[in-house]
Amino acid sequence: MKKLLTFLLAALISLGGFTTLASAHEQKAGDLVLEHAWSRATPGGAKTGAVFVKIENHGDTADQLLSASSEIAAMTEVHQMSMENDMMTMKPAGVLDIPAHGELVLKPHSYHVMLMGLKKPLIEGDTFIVTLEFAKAGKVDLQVVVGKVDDMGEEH
Ligand SMILES: [Cu+2]
Repeated sequence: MKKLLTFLLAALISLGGFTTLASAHEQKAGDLVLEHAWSRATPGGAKTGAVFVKIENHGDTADQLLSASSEIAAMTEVHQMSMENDMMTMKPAGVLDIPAHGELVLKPHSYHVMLMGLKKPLIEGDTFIVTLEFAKAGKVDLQVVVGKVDDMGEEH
């Protein structure tokens, strides 16, 4: 029995290691799985950027996205984009719920992490860190991959 347990444990550890290697696209924090954090390259010295990510909650209790921060921009905020009087507007999203066994998706034309006052351009293929703070899972350093200028995320 003890042998079997040891074997299972070893298998689990190696499996976990493999998963991490196979998909740098996926990060875990407590019950949360953060999938494919990405941004777009900033053309011609644009000073703003946006970060998108899918956050899955595999736990039995809800969590909340409280805030975002980064070193790469003067100001980092979680935003909500919406249509108001036929105009695209965006505003601070406030606290966002991630239901138990549910998900919160940050995607173009919807929720996003807004980077304002970028200190350097975002270049395709580069990665940078955005820190997300959750009510339950705490702070998570999200590794963001910079995609193409016109990336809409469909191909991922
Ligand atoms: Cu925004």
